[in-house]
Amino acid sequence: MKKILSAGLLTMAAVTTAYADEVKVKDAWTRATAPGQDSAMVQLVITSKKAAKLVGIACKDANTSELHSMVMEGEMMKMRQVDSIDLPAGKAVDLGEAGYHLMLMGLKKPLAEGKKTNCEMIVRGADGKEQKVQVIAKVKPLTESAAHGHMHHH
Ligand SMILES: [Cu+2]
Repeated sequence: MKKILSAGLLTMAAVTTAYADEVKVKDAWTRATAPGQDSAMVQLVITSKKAAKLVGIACKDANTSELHSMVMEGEMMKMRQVDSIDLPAGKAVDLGEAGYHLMLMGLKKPLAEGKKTNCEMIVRGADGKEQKVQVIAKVKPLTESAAHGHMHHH
């Protein structure tokens, strides 16, 4: 039998030389809107290579888009707008787990299951340079439970 150990090492070398994007977004999603609902929350996981801040959001399907934090006060979920969300270098920030979401308000049209909605985030680096990051959020069924919406008791 031939030994194929060296193949793995070669693959690793190839990956480290390829330069990836500064900011990566994955698992962006929102929930289909109920009749009459004109706002929606988008969740995603964002990773910035260098320390940066998420400072803005604009979504095509909404009149207003904001960065929101979510805090449980007793049984009540309270949301408020925040100016920025910290993105530590190289760390995947799951907005939901970190207690944040993107808020779309004044939806121009209902969000239908199976469709996508596009947003553009503004990420500001420690050097003050801003870059635009595209977000394509999948619209999941209305019945989809929020993966991170549950409160755990520790
Ligand atoms: Cu909100």
